[in-house]
Amino acid sequence: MKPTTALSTADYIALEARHNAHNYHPLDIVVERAEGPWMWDVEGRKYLDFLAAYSAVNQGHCHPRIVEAARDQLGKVTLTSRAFRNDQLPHLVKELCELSGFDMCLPMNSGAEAIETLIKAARKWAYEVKGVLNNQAEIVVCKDNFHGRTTTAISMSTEPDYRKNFGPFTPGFLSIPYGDLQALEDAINPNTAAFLVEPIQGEAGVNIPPPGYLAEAAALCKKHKVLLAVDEIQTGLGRTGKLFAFQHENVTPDLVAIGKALSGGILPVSAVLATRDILGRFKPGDHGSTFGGAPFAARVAREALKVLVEERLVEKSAELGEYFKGLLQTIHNPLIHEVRGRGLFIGLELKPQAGGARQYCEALMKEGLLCKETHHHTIRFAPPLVITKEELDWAFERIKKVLSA
Ligand code: IF1
Repeated sequence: MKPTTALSTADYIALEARHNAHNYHPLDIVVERAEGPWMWDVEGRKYLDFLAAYSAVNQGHCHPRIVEAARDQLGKVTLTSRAFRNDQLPHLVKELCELSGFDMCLPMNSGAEAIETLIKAARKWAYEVKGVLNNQAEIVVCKDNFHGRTTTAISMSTEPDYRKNFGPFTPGFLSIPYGDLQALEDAINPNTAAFLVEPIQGEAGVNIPPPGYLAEAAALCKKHKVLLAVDEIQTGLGRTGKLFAFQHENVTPDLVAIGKALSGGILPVSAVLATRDILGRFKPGDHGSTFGGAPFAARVAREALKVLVEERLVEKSAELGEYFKGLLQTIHNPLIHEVRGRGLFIGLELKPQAGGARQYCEALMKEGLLCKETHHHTIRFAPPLVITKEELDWAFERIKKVLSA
């Protein structure tokens, strides 16, 4: 029996409501433990996690190998600051560059920090290599983008809710419609440093661009001496059935931002990957952070990448994603507008007359499935990549029941 002092779900919710800023509207489930794709709440109820912390636990919750690496490093050294060197970062940067094919990386912590770093690297290149006049550098971004919550990241955003009462904004960004190559060519000018784009827009509702979009964009960037920068913080590291989502097309960006699953969900670890003529321009003192490249983060990230490769999670995402998308497409409900996705990054968009996706996420929670709506009408299905076919079948039965009701 639980001790009588155990708090109930309602107790936890009340406690949080009193002392935590209400910057989210979470489902009323209080998680106490998680393992693989499963979560247990404080009442002992079990749920299948179909959000994977927005793709930060592609390797599954508390993956034993990553936890063991973390435990081992905790007994050695966690943080030296970059004023000194450590024995984990050199291995991580080598392994990350070998895996990704990029020359160099710059390790940071949150995804937003990686985006901020990417913006600084692109601007620095524009002034020092392209010859853009000081403080005139521009970066083209896409409408409905999501690149983080910092004031510069929301300066790129077109979502009023993310920007309201947070101005003034960072200048130097132009936004164009996602998927529109003519708009990209029209936006590029002699001051353009880079085009920053998500290969699939996650928060916008798992928006997949027209076939060939990224390759055409890359050609336009090359023609006008503009860097192609890709935000793979959510779509990267196996989520879409490729190591990087940009690999669904024959394109090699100049800069890539990664994060989330880079640590398997143990702690925030992010990085910018780029060619040497971009990241090689950073000189001591140009940029940094207290925890970026720390031995604890580096050790955890090394193991998270090893698990991704050795457990073939990229291939599993591709195979199981196709399988699951096929199942979802057998649900006949006139309220379903479209099922779309790549790998285990799937969005089921409902028609407006369905009244929004939130109510379906709440109904799914009652069936033991945890999903998150995105942009009001789309249910995002993005479980940890360690999920099995049987667990997908289990989930599908419940989704079919809720969406057929
Ligand atoms: C929230 C979703 C939102 C990201 C991409 C950068 C970042 C993210 C493509 C910043 C982070 C998270 C943030 C979290 C909810 C979630 C999210 F898209 F994943 F669903 F918000 F849009 N680029 N996405 O997806 O990385 O600084 O968070 O490590 O802010 O509500 P971060």
